Amino acid sequence: MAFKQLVFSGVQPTGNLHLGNYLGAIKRFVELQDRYDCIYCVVDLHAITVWQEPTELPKTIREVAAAFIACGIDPKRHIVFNQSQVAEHAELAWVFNCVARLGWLNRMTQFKEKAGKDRENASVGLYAYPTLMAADILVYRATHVPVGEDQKQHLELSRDVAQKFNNDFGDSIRMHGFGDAFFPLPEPLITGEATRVMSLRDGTKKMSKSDASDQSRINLTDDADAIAQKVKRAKTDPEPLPSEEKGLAARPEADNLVGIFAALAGTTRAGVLKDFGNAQFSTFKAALTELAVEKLSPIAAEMRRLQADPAAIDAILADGSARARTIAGETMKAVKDIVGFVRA
Ligand code: AQP
Repeated sequence: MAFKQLVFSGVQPTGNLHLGNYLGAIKRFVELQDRYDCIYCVVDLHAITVWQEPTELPKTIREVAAAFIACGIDPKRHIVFNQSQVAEHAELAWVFNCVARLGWLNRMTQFKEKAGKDRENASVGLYAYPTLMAADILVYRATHVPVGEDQKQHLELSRDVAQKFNNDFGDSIRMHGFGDAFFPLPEPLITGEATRVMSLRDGTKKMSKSDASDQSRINLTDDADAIAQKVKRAKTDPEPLPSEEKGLAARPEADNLVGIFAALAGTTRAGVLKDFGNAQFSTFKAALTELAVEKLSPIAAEMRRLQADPAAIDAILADGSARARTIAGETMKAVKDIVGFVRA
């Protein structure tokens, strides 16, 4: 069956939106708007899989919504909303909890990393995170999901859930007139030069909101001085930059900074090395600072402007939620029929 092409993706409101979230996800969301209908979600149900301070959470939800819009997402042409306003996400996630297998979830590396050694004390939500993510995507029967490299495994699980649902309920799907498959197998869109932006302090570790060191990341709200300082202090090695991409192979910090430059400038690593091959890091870092400030400062300014009017952000989220609910409601009606629930 041919499914209507639709993009879905989400960002967690867990504070400290950073350059990795921007280059790996939000910037790509913006680029896809002209080619697809898009649904972009502030995934607050995911955020509470680890403790969130109730007085801070509304601000962080609005901050992610503001970032979406400040980066260029058009909430009128597309849908921007927060997940907890559309109950169908949680409802479908329960059905998927009964479709997904424990063995699948046990393989998820993000749970292992986030739960760490204190696994027994992790929330059940953190463990079940991937089935909620599958529901987020499939409740809209979305076909394309732009994400950073770190979400690849979760996307594969979403495809497995869709496939198993289609198989397990195949007869019922056909009986209800939905053809051979009710859910599409969503495709990850993981492309570009910055699918995995690394920490500025350690080129082998992902740039992350939850890293204790603020020096490890460039936040979307950092001012020019903070960006300059962080780039200046970013870890490097003693060699000048190579003139060809293969020279970056065993140099994670150099590779990361060149990748960031390429993604910000809209070029490739090879393109950057054409200009900066054999340059010292001091020269390259000065150019990177200038470029990052040029690209990020207008976003930070627009985020501040939008966040000064929380009621306006709430109105955008309410409007997006209403439109999302209409689509999600139709999917849930069909799912209930397919599963065999009695409904009004
Ligand atoms: N370092 C990164 N490089 C490229 N893409 C990244 N993403 C996250 N970090 C990087 C992508 O950003 C989107 C939103 O991520 P998220 O908010 O759902 O949470 P996450 O993947 O768990 O990201 P963080 O920032 O590292 O948060 P914490 O510290 O809480 O784990 C996703 O598409 C993600 O791939």
